[in-house]
Amino acid sequence: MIYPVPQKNNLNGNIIEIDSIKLSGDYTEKAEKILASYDIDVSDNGFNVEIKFVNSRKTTYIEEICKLCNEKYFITADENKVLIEAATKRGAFRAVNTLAKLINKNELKTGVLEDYPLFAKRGYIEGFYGDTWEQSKRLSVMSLMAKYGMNTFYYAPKDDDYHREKWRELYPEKELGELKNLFDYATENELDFCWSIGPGLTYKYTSEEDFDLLINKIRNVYSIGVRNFGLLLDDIPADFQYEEDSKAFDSTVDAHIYLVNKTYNALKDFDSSINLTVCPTQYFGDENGYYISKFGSSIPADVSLFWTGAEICSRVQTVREADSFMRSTCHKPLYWDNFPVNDAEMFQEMHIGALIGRDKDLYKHCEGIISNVMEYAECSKIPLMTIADYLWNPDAYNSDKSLDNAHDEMLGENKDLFFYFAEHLGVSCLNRHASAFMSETFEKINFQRAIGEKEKSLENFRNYIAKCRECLNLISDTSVPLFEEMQKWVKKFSMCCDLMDAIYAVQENPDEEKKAYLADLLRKYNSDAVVLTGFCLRENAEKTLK
Ligand code: LTM
Repeated sequence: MIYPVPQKNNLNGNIIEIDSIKLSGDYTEKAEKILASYDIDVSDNGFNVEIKFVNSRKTTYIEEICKLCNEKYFITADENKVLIEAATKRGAFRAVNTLAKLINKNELKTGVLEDYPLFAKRGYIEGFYGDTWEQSKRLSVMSLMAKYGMNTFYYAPKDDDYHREKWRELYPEKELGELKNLFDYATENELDFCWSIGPGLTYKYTSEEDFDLLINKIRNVYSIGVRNFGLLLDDIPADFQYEEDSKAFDSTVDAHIYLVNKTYNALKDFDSSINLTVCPTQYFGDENGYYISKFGSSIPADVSLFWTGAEICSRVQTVREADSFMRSTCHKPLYWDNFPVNDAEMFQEMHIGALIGRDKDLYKHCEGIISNVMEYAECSKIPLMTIADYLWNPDAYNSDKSLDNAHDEMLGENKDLFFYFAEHLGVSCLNRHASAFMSETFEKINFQRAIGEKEKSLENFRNYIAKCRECLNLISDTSVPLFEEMQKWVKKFSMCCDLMDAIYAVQENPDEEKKAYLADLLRKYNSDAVVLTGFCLRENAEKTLK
């Protein structure tokens, strides 16, 4: 199986074995680069692959959403040749990535594959509080997400000073250069790049000078090629900070509407191809609330409107809520989905599970989903791959299989051990349950002890601890970038293993010395509350002591 799962894969004839490829037709230069990134060679005596730009109903129209789409493509394969048909470069980009995956998985067969995405906007936002990603990590995540069919990236790191605190100041030359590199790389990888600004901490709505500075800042970023902009008014004071503003506007929502409309008009006057996304100050909760209802219905219909759902970090996103949002605001929501982000009070959690809890046909009722990532770029790749998979083809989405594929992509042969470890860190807004592996083990060994099967119980406990220690061994290797980012959680898991050893020792032979050691360890761990968060160890250690 390849991911994201194609819509209609009827490549079900004979397997086509390919050593190298001979490209002809359109898009060959770019196709060669894409194939090289999958270690697939292009040579004159390779298998014939023709790429054709064909602009027709077949290559552009999607029945499910009754809309045109520039990402649709066909791959038709017979014994002698593969034909790729797409209407646009973006469609061809997707097709060549799919072809490369099929070849590498040995799944290229004769037949026809027809493919297109169901969500219109599929992307991620660097919109968290915490250390901003290094440039190399940004490029690495972009390239992977492009391979997984995402088409949008929002630049909005809360801790990029020029995005928020120092919004009035232009980027210095070096930082602007880096932003341009990022924009160019996104463009090369068929991701729409949206640069965002969050002026709300100090913006004076009645000040022409502030408005000019805002437009000037946007125009400065426009000069490097960016055409999509975000105006973010989240996490700012709920009340006016300047007397002039409170005199001029009845409430903050009026000031925000005024700012958005003025910005929209100025940008459209300047270049009508510019797109604007806004994040309101009320970005979650009751979609019929006064602020969001008035805000949405008073700004232009073609401004994209961010919404995080019923909660800041929403467990579910439903069609019912999306429709209600549309009725209230005259906008389909563009979800700013706060998964996998783990900033603020979630800082002790590590969100490396699969996306769950989003309705299958949400794509008909929203503009798209943009996932807010973690400060940990490598770790973010795992949930992001599942998100990309869901967004491309929600009907075929299977969270377990998708997660397994993500582990495969990141860990290869170590994926099973990593899965075992990762399951212990499963707590997030999507799932409040502690590790099933751990709780089931304790349930089983406690039961066996209760019915007098002490040896069996100890054996099961020993096996469990041994497996956990094996995981620890694997992820302690800091030369692997993914593991390096996880060291805080490795430490936590290691403490849990120590505590389990102490519990085991008491269960095996409850002498006073061992009990005293366990009690001591438990006291130490309890003083560091977070260590045991998400695990059921505390209760079991206490039970053992009794
Ligand atoms: O969610 C939004 C719109 N804003 C902020 C994010 O920047 C932050 O990362 C998340 C998660 O803490 N919460 C927010 O309120």
